[in-house]
This record gives sequence, C-alpha cells and structure tokens, in this order.
Amino acid sequence: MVSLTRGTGEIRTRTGLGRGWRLVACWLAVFLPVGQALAEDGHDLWLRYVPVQEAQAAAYRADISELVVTASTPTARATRDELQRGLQGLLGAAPPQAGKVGRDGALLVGTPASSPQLAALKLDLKALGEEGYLIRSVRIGGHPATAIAANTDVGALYGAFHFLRLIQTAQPLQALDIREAPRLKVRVLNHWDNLDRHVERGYAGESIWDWHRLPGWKDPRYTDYARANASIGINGTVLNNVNSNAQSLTPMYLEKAAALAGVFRPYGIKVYLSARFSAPMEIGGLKTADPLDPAVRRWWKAKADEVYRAIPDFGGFLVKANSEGQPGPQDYGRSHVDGANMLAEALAPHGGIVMWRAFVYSHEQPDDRAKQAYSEFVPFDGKFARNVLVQVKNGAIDFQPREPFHPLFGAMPKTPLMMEFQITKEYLGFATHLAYLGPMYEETLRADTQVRGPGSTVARVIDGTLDGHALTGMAGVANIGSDRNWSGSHFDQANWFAFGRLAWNPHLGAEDIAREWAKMTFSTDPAVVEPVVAMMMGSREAVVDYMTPLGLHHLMGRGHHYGPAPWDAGSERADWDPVYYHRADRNGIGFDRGSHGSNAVAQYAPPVAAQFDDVAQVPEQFLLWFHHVPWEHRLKSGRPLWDELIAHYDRGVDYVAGMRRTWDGLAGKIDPERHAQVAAFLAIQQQEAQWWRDASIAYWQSLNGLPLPAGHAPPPKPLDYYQSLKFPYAPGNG
Ligand code: GCW
Repeated sequence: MVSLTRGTGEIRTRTGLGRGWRLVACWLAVFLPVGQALAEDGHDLWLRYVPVQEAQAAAYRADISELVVTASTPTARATRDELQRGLQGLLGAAPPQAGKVGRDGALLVGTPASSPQLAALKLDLKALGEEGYLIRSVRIGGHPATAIAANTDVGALYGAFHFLRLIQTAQPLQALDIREAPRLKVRVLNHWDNLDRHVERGYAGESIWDWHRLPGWKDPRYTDYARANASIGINGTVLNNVNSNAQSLTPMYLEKAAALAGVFRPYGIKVYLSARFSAPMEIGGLKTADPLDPAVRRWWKAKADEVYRAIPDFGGFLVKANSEGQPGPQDYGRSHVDGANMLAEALAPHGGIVMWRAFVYSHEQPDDRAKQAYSEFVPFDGKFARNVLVQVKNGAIDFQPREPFHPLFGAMPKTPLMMEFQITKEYLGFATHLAYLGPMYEETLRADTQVRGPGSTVARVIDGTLDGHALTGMAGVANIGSDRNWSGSHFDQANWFAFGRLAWNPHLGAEDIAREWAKMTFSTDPAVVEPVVAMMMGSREAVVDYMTPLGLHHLMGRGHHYGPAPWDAGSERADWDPVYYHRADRNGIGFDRGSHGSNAVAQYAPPVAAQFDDVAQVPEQFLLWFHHVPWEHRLKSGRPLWDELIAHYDRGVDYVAGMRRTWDGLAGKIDPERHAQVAAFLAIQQQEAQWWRDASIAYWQSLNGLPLPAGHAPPPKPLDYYQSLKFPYAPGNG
C-alpha cells in the first residue's frame, strides 16, 4: 500500500481557501484516504503530479492563488496547460486564471513582451539568453507574488517545469530567487530508430515513431515525449538511426518528420535527421557521393532547401561516416572535413548544424582501435566549418561500463566537440539490470584532461569555457521505445532524466539528480528516497564489478552484447572479439596501451599520459585498460590481481543481492505494480550478475589454472556450459 504522505519540506500554512479548493480537498479526503494505493505503470515518468499531502497542498494553494499567463502562442499555451495539469494533480485543483495580478499569491508567468506587469518588474533577464529563466518571489501592486520570467516563451516553459519540480520535490515556495540558463546549446537525443521501427540497441520495445501512420496520425505520445524532454531541457531530437537509410530524406518521410516537428515545436524541441552520406546516389540518381563533386554539392544544397521548406526550424544533420561500413568521404579519397563541410555549407544559409561523429574505425585492422578517432581527427583541428560539431563518445572504445575519458577531449581546441553518451544500456545489461548512469556521466564530465593545466575538465571542454566556443552540445543515445514505461524499466527512466539534467548543466551532481528523480518518480518520503538513491548510486559500479572489473572491457557476447563471452574469437575483425581486448593467457591479462605497447597513453596530455603509463600510478579502475600484468601482480590492497578480480566479481553480485533486500523493504511504500516489476527485474539481474561472475571465472581459470582464493565459491558449471549458451534473438541487435 502506498503512503500518500509526501515530503517533509517546511511549508507555511494559511487559511482562507477558496470554495473550489475546499471542495477538491474534501473530495480527496473521501476518495483518496492516506494509505490507498494508486495503480501506476510508469507511463507518467517523473511528471506524475500525484497529490501532495493535504496539509502541504493547502499551504501551496495559498502560495498560488491565481495563475496569470498570457497564452497567446502555442508555447505559452503549453506552459499554461502544464501548470494547470501539474497543479491540478499535485494540489487537487488548478488555481483560477486571471488576466493580471490582482491579489496575494499570484503566479505570473511569461516574458516582458507578453506581460506589462512582468515588464514593469524590470527584472534583469539579459544574461539568461534565449532559453534561461528566473523564478523569483516579488511584489506586484502590493501583493506578494511569484514571477517566472524569461526572454522567450520557451524559457518561461522551462521555468514552469522547474517551478512544478519544486512542488514535486517538496520545496518551499517562499523567498524564491532562482536563475537558470543552459550551459550547453544543443541538447539532443539520438534515436537509433529504423524506419521499420526496429530500434538498434533498443530494449524498450519498438520505435515510438509510427512512420506508417504519420503524418495523418499524430500519436498523443509524441506530445508527452515533448513534455518529458522539455521538462529536463532537452531541445532537440535526431529521429533516425546513425546507421541511416537515405529514404528518411525523401519527400514522403520529410512530410512525416515535419508532422513530428510540428508537435515538438511548442516545446522548444527541434528535429534533426541522420543523413546517409551516399544519399545522392541512392535517392538522387547521381553516380557518386564524392563531396568535392559539384553535382553532389548541388544535390545536398537542394536537399537542405527542401528540408527547410518542410521544416523551417530544422536543426541539422547527424552523420556517421566511414565507420562500421557506413559510406563516407573516404570512399572517394576525401576527408572527414571535406564531408562535414560540404553538408555544413548546404545547411548554413538556414542556420542548421552538422554533428559529425568521431566514432570511426577503419577497414584495416589498427594496432589499437582505441587510438583511431584521435589519429583521424586531431589533424583536422580548426578545419571544420563554423556550424560543425564533432560528436565524440565518452570513451575511445564503445560505451563500456567504464572507460577512461576519450583522449579527443582537450586535443582539438579549435573545434567544438560535443559529448555523446549512451542512455540505452547496450553494454550494461540491457533494461533489466538496474544501473543508474549518472555517476558514469559525472565521472567522465569531471575527468581532468589537464590540457591547460589542472581543472581542464571534460565538462569545461564541452561547455565551451575552456577554449571559448559558443557552439556546444551533448547527445544521448535514447533508451526510449513504445513500452508503456517508455524506457524498458522504471529505473532506466532515471538515465533519460539524468542525461537531460546534465546536458542542461554538465556540472550538476549525479546524486542530487538521483534524489530529484526519486522524489518525483516514487515519493518524497525520506524512507523511500534515501534507500532508493543509495541503491542507484552504487548500481553502475556493481555492473562494472560483475562484468568488467579493473579496466577490463568489451567482454560481452559478440553482436548482441548480451551476457559474458570473454572467450569469443575468430570474427571477421579481430577488434570485435573479446580476446583482442583482454589478451589473457597463462601468465597475465590486460591490454598494453602504455609506451611499450600501443602507446595510446600518448594521446593524453603529458601529466595524464604519465599517470596512465605507470603501472604503479594508474588508477586501479583502469589497470587492465592500460596494462598487461601477471596474474600475481600486487594491487594496493596487497592482494594479487587474481584474488582482487574475484573479490570484485563477488562484490558486484553481492551489491545486487543488497539492492534486492533494500527494494523488498520498500514493499508497501511504493505502488504494487511498479514495485513488482522492479523486484522481478532485480531477480533477473542477480541471476545474470552471478552468470557473468561464474562464466568469467571459469574462463580465466581455464587459462591460468589458478585456484580460487579461500572463501569464494567455484563456478557451479564447467566452462563449456557457459560457452554453449546462444542468444540468437537477443533484442536490439543490428
Ligand atoms: O555501440 C556500437 C553499437 C552499434 C552502433 C555503433 C555506433 C549505431 O554496437 O550498434 O551503431 O556503436 O555508435 O555507431
């Protein structure tokens, strides 16, 4: 049974509720007695707007006695509707609307242009830019009021969501003085969604884009998607997979994309498309896609013009070129700069941008795949057009549970680099493993590249402050699908949320974000919030422990990436095989990327390179990423590597058991439907964590022949059992 008691924030109480408010309060008291469970399926995400405790609601209602929003634009209407819906849900009824502030407790929302009363306040909005806002307690005509003010309607919408979040997280509404502006300009989701609705690396059902029924049928989900994104400041979405299909650029599909853009526009969200480099040949009838060929250049210009006729505020193109078999400029002996700048030129007259991905690796087998993006891109620093962002994954391999920060960050000072994080959990157990990615994002963002001395963090590279870039951004590979709960699991919603909050401000803390999310998603009761946040904060480290401890990486089953397969070898490319990454044998384990090995360390700034290169100084979490060491290698704990590896595996499995106990203890405090699904998923996770541990140990033992240290159980099955497991239909593949 769920408790409707939410929050402990100190809320001032007032009397004198209007008649409407009193009726609603009575209604709630009769029909929603404390202790009654509400059925919840996660569809409302963190925008649940469930009633706060009545005493608090009464206080909040006194603070918000009327709503003053000039709803003269679609965005302002969306703002008004969201406030009405939110306050209705949270407080039992929406406050009455007024044309202007006329009594105590008004909530005045808008821009100086839309509201003379706001203009008269002469608030300092200059530094807030086009998307910022302030929320301030003010006096208007002698009445205490709250102003949500911005330079644009979208800024005011963001402010409204922030205001609702204050109530959702049980904050007081007095003496407010909040100023917010996003630190990054382009805050986009990347959907790896195909036109047939298969989602590459998607674990939440099929794509939410119902291309076949578009543009005629605009699923109401699209509006909810836009609301959810706007609530965390996401301002763009790339609709289609980077492994793209040229059809997305045909008139038929542009019309469908335009319909989506129309739904998203009021919420400040621009549509972008992944552009297939060979589209001029596939849908344009040209014989080449050579970026220096005049006919090709003309084709892209005409295509950009056509796109902008359909979608006047189109954001631009995302491109994966010459990577994993995708076409690109190198097919014609041209460079990434030639390719990116050709598209940039076509988009520039319309204000569009190109997000050119640095996730490349060549057809030839490199000595170390981790080095390739840096080698290919650094020589081009300063050569990309002004409207190009180079989009760099957080690490140099591929979204592993843990990677050191990508060496490109800080290495291209004359080029704006944007971050690419993966929100969907391709390598972290899919949707059934609870892994809160906030700490992983934070770890990368706070990593110190040291390129301009200490404090040159990755966050400062991407927010433009380190090298003075105005064009900045962050992309997140979406975990959204048509599952009722959007993300495949309730806790995976937190990763979408955390991505958005960090894209808005990459200096935020993962724990604060988790606490916000937990309050909005489950309950403000500290007896719920604190254990949930504690579970979340250690959950990604647990995945690292049971899958790839101490710097191991890419040991997942080939292709689908589900489950352990450290033995996998012999595929068409060595660098798709786990054995390429761990290099284990009888004597030792790890990839030597030090100065005597592939020398990938040299791609970092000297102090960082020196630290990573020295086996005695490298952070142990990256030991086997940078070094090949004997199984007996002593770690800081005094234990040999082998014993330490086993300890990590067991610690990871134990953590999951601990999460299950914590979650079981929350029965009765969380609605039964969501509680049951999380409990079932945690049981799956525990089984799979154990499987990872057992299969990995069985395999390492087959190489090193070492016994397990005392107190650690041997794998229950022989190695060939684990090797025999096959998963031809694992989701999200290919
Ligand atoms: O993580 C890998 C995935 C591919 C993906 C590729 C990329 C879209 O396994 O499925 O392709 O990265 O980022 O381009």
